[in-house]
Amino acid sequence: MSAVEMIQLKPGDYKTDLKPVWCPGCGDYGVLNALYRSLAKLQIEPWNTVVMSGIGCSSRLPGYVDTYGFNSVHGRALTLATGVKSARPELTVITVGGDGDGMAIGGNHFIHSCRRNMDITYILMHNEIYGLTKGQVAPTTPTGDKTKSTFYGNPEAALDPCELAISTGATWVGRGFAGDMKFLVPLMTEAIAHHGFSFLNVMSPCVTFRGDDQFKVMKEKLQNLPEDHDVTSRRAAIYYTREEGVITQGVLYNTQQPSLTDRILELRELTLGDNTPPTTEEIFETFYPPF
Ligand SMILES: Cc1ncc(C[n+]2csc(CCOP(=O)(O)OP(=O)(O)O)c2C)c(N)n1
Ligand code: SF4
Ligand SMILES: [Mg+2]
Repeated sequence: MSAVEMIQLKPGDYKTDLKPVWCPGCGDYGVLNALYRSLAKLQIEPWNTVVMSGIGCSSRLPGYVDTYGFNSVHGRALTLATGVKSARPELTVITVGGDGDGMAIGGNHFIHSCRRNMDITYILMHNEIYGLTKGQVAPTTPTGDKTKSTFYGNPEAALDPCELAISTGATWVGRGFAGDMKFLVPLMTEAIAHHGFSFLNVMSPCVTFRGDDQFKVMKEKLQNLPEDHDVTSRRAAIYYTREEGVITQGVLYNTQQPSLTDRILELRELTLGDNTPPTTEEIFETFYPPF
């Protein structure tokens, strides 16, 4: 056994020296703590891991995790994560960020990440608001709610990130709450261990711009999935999205399919193997009308 194999990593080993600058009581502290514990449970090697984000309060998280990391551009975390995973499939790639980052400006990238089933874990910190820019409406803000940019109440319908993930091809989809660590840690651990695109929506209260009662409000809505829920059924999973007055937590959907990473590796084998690639003339001959 090598020295590296003998190290038992503890949650605290994943902490950096940076002190989080989130508001006291922000839900993102819970998400960060759950991540430390999940990484330790899986004994994830920090030197083989990248945590990536876009821009937002929640997107500060990579700075607090002692792995490789990148606090990138608003809405583009998944594009960069896709690039890293394509170039270095052996790395564990975890993407984190806010609901504005992931569902508004980054919504297009989210859909295609789900569709591609890249072997990445995406943890969304869902606070129903743009926190960093001081409380504007997000695509996840409930209809009718007042925000800094919807003074008379939000006139738009909210989207449900889990519904979007399930319907566009993510192979693992779950929902948890930053105020229920006992439930969140095993959920996050399962998401990270999943092979393929796993999407974990964590309800993570913004106590500054959604109200300091948000932990209580969300907790009262919390409900566990029934024990007989069929996680392999897309239809059954969708049933637990877009709920009103309820937040159902648990694994909504879980299926095994080859990831894009597997397919890329297969293609690499083909190009590096004995297969002679077609000549330019042979490719041109397949065009119509012929040159
Ligand atoms: C291209 C671009 N557009 C807009 C912004 C401004 N901006 C920064 S963070 C943010 C939204 C943050 O909300 P969210 O992603 O939900 O994260 P939270 O702060 O709530 O955790 C916006 C609009 C930006 N930085 N870059
Ligand atoms: S503004 Fe909201 S989301 Fe941002 S750190 Fe404060 S409580 Fe958290
Ligand atoms: Mg937000």
